[in-house]
Amino acid sequence: MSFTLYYHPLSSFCWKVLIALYEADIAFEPRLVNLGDSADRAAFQAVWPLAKFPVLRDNARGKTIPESSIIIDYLARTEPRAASLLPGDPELAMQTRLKDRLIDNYIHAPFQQVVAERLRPEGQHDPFGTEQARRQIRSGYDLVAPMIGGSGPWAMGESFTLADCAALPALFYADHAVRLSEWPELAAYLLRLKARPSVARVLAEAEPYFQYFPLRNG
Ligand SMILES: N[C@@H](CCC(=O)N[C@@H](CS)C(=O)NCC(=O)O)C(=O)O
Repeated sequence: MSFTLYYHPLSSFCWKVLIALYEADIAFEPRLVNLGDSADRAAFQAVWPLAKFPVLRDNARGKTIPESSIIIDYLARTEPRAASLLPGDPELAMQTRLKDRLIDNYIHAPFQQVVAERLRPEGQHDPFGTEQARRQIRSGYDLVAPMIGGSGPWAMGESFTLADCAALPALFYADHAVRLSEWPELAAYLLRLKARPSVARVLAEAEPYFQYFPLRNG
């Protein structure tokens, strides 16, 4: 198999890449990493010292590619079936990358802070930092909402791109930290994303692991 994906089915950033792989129908060997197992973590650290997934190994070209956005960028450049994930026009490609960055930095990352707070041990909680993270998510929603749905169903209009791969995990999970109900255009966009076959497949594969999601009950 040409590609190996180091991942976990519950990991939001892995969803970004799984959606891209399923969109383009690219075969890969899924390598589920259990970071709680010291041997598995050490083996993964030998591949990528930060031990953060997703990481894609391109076995044919002997390359190891970390970071979800970079992996999708790489696939769009090297795999013809993934080319549409990043527009060929440089200006549109920049707009796509910008939306990906805004979604990751101002919705997805602060959502991770809210989850991290839930996992902190007694006496180590940070309610102020967590409220700041929730405020950041609201600002992220305000920023991204007007960018969606103007010229088509997806973040860049008619074409499903990197920005949509980023949006699904960010909105799906952040909705558990700050409800999307005040942003109806984002809520409708999330519904469209969930109906996309690549996304539905990712969600179905993650289903058995949802019991381990710390914010599953709000
Ligand atoms: N910027 C990275 C973020 C990756 C990331 O934070 N991955 C999380 C899972 S969603 C992870 O590996 N967490 C394990 C840890 O931090 O120990 C990307 O886009 O791939």
